[in-house]
Amino acid sequence: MFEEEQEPEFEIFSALLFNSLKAITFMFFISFAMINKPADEGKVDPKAEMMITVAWPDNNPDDVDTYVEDPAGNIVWYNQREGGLMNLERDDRGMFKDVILLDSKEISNPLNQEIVAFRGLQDGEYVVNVVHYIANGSAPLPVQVKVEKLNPTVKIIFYQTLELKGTGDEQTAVRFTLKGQDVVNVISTPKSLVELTRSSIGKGGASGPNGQGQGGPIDATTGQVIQQ
Ligand SMILES: [Ca+2]
Ligand SMILES: [Ca+2]
Repeated sequence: MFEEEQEPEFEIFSALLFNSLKAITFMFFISFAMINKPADEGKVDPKAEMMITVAWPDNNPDDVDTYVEDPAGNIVWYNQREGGLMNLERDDRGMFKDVILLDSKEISNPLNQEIVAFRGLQDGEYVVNVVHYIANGSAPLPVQVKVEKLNPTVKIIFYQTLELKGTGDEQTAVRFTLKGQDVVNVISTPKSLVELTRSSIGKGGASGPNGQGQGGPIDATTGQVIQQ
């Protein structure tokens, strides 16, 4: 009799427990799938020492480019993604080719972000520039620039939002000097990196006489220079 009274309660409890477990397992798999789905083409070295992240608003069709110069004079940019110990993870071109595969269907990826990772540190000055490669609107574009030193702990060296003012606008976000583990002399005195890289190569294999920014209008859907 005693046992008969206890049993239904126990059953309800175990059913509840079982259902909660099922829900937790389900949520675990869902979150796991969400973490893995938006796979990107680029890879950031897990042993990166430093990371520079340039981001502009989601779904904005503008193409912003990141240029970083190291103390040895190497410059990474969309056409030279590796230089010295630096690596530009990918050239984000606004909405152009920004698709991710979800259940074998292409959906557009709203993210606008470029990352430069350093796999080692070199003493001397680094320069971080952002360039408005294609502007589609007339309003200034807010571009967030973040510089982090990752080891032994994450340290934000620079974090600011700049306003790019139209096609061809190049701005120096930050310049900083590494001295061993120390970061000194964080300034923003302008230095053009675009002119140092000009070798008449445009995007998508197209070449213009004056290179990027002056090579004529670019079709935002194809990324090619429009022939006139
Ligand atoms: Ca870009
Ligand atoms: Ca994008």
